[in-house]
Amino acid sequence: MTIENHFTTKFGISIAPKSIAQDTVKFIHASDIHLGAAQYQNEDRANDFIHAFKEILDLAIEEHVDFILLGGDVFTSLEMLPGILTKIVSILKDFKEFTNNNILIIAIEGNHDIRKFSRGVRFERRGQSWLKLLNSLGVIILLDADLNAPSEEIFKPYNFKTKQGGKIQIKNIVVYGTHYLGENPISFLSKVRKALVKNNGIYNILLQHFGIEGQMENVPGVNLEDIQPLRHRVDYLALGHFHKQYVLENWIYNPGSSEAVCSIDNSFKRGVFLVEISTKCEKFVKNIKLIPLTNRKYIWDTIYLKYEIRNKKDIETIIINKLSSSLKNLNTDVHPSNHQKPLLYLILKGREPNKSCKIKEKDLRVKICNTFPILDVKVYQKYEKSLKTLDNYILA
Ligand SMILES: [Mn+2]
Repeated sequence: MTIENHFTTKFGISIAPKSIAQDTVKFIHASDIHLGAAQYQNEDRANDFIHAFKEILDLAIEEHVDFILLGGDVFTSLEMLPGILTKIVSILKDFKEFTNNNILIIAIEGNHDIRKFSRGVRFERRGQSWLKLLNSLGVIILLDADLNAPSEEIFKPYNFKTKQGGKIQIKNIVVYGTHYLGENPISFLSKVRKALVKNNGIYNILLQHFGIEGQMENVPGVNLEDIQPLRHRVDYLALGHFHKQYVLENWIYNPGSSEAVCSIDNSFKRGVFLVEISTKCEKFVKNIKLIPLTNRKYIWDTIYLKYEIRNKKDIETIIINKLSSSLKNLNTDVHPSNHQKPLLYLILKGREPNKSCKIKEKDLRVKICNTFPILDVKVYQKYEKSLKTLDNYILA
């Protein structure tokens, strides 16, 4: 039995044509794909992240790009179910074969790529990641620098035999990249800056996994002033880390996460950048399109519990009844793999139910999923714990 190549099935040709434009370079900048997210709870939801990745690869073929940049957090953790990894490797092999290896996928490690999903044990960095495996299989280019080396040896050209290196040239573009440099990367970045070479006629991209302070509320980041020295040697700073999209000063780009990794991601502008760099009169002209990706549909619903419920059955009945009216228009005929089948984010507010009938989110989830045509539900219990009734005040 032969398994069809995903891309041949989709595009119906045996090998994608190569980009022939000489004075133009086209690439996709994506980040924070978080492959492997949701894999333990819901297989269809886990597939959403793989689907977003496939969509990026499809776009690369449709747009005849020269390469794809992945700004870290390609995987969500080091823990990976074999089935998920098998799918990812198979897609990447299909892509390499279909594009005749003409569209390189260039990645760096983000904090999640080197993070073990926390189970109370702090995982020491031992230099392991799934990206290293994909790099050794020859299906991606993993860039990393040796920051302890003298300046001129920090970024070695990527060697396809040893599969190591910190920079790679494609046409007149040089991409430099390092692994995640931690929460305070400034001292490392000054080493990085000294090691970057600015040559005439060469467009420099630096691939990094950090956020810029102020772009996300209450999330620490690097001060914009502190990275200004990089600007003299970097034409395009390709970032990942923050799941919210932003563009700063016409040289700093962060595309945001490909799928919503947590519910708040849904409120951010996100997607990928499709970038074209052309040379006109010895100057670089940059053209950037923001491309949103197809994400899973989602619904927010809030249920307000007016009084303290003392009977477990009552809670379930109230929740199911309320949802019956708000979800009544949902199509019952949608397959779970279809993105139109929504995720439900349910907030419970008001009076906290009595201790004797505490809501078990697992049980409630099963009940709701069995009753309504949704893919999954996440319950948030946000009660007004110290809410006092008028009676409390009078008695006090
Ligand atoms: Mn991330």
